[in-house]
Amino acid sequence: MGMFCYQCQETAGGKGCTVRGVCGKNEEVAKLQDLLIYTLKGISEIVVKGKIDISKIASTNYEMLSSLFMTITNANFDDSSIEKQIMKMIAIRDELRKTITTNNLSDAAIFSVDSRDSMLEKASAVGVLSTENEDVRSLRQMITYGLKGMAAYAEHAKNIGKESLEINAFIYEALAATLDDSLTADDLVALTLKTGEYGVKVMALLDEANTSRFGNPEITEVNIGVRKNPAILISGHDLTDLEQLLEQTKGSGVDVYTHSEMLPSHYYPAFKKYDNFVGNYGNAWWKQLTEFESFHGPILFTTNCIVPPKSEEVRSRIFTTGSTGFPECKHIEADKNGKKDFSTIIALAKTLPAPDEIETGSIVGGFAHNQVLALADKVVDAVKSGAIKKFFVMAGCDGRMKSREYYTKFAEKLPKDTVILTAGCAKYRYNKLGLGDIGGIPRVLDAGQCNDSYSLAVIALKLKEVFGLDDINKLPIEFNIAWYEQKAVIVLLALLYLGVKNIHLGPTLPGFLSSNVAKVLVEKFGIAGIGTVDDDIKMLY
Ligand code: SF4
Ligand code: SF3
Repeated sequence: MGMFCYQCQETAGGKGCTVRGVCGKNEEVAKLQDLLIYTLKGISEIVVKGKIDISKIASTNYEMLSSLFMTITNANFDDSSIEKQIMKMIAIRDELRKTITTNNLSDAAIFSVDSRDSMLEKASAVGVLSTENEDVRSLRQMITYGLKGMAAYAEHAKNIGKESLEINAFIYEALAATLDDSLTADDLVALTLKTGEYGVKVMALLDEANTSRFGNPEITEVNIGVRKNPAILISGHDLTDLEQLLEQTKGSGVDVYTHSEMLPSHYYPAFKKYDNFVGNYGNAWWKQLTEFESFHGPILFTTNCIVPPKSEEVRSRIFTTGSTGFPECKHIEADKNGKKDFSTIIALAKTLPAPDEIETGSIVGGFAHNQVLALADKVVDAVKSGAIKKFFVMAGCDGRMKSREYYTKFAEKLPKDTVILTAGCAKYRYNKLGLGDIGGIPRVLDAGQCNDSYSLAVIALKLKEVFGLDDINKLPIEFNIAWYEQKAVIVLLALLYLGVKNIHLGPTLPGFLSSNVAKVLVEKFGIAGIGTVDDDIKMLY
């Protein structure tokens, strides 16, 4: 059997990538990722059935997060690092199995492989399509994808020293449940919602980790032009990697620019003290093929989204760290204290030209919950006076599909008495349009990265309280969300758990939803796709 993957929005034909991923993932990598996930399920079964005290297996808890993270869309294309991780996780699994008494374990907890070929053969039998019932498969995968997003956020929090055993325990519980053939579709729907509940918890944990370490995001103007110094571009979501890079580059004559989802790091007080932290270069992830050419300096990926580079020259400037990887790109490992040595990247930067300027000016962001709540009186007055008629949550991801032009047009055409609340790389579709402000409140309020969608939920809940409403859906807020990868899945499940109804999800509904599961989402939560810009504005405004 060839590969099968339908975890992201760009999946081939909206149904599944079967020959090669639209993302560039080849069959071998896809299969190794399937086997890695299967191994994690086996570990989870051992932990759950063996009632293992997870406070005593800290490194396993962390490796579970890293492994899940490696399989997120556009995070890791490096077959050898995934193979290594499979072997590591199998060794962990076999040690754990020795510590429990039950023998009632499934194949995932006991299988063995001894070569790349045997891994690929095994993977063919345990991938997505190994669950025959379409609805059960759909629910199992939706849960698994939500867990991947959850793991990414939990790993970021852990890198800052915050963890929650409750969240780790849920990941084991839910992964083990995806192996359990006795669970009905209803059981799995309940587990899907519980995944959303833990999605809220993990985003709250990461918010707490980020703000306690780096301060509360504040209104910030971010330069999008360039200076004349050699420079490093940092992409992805991990703020501890950024902190270490800034510490190691300060005073070196090398500038640092953010790319894509790293843009919101400029909003944190802790990073404002670095003189060489210059601005943001470029746009959302999918434009990197051209933008990396003109950047000239080294690029450090801390997380997704990597687009396979087309030229040797660009490839020679790409470095990966954490859960990311790309064949032949240098990977920077952390030492046992989490310290990373970026000196090779800094040395390379010094030999390369400064970036070409591709745009000038600035963009404004920093509207996470603390900052917006500090402006709450102003916002509430604007709503009461009718100056703001509606808020549109347009958080989520960007992607390369042409149909995503919808979001730019939607933002442009929204009436002037509306405010867009955003987070994630979806913002690049409209954050440079100059949509103006309403009495000093910008019409695009950027809370931060995709995980900062949590901030938008906090803001909505606060407004609900201020306006004395009993239901979040009575607020003048509409949700028109763009998704791409699995972090968006956990954000969506979190919103559903919080009771948000009638979310519009686009540019297409997930290929992993079977028609029955899609029906449940429509009937229970009013989830809908998108239509034309004009029709949708008419309907939602
Ligand atoms: Fe296809 Fe998306 Fe899977 Fe890549 S991650 S193989 S594009 S479904
Ligand atoms: Fe973007 Fe990849 Fe999802 Fe974090 S960077 S939102 S797509």
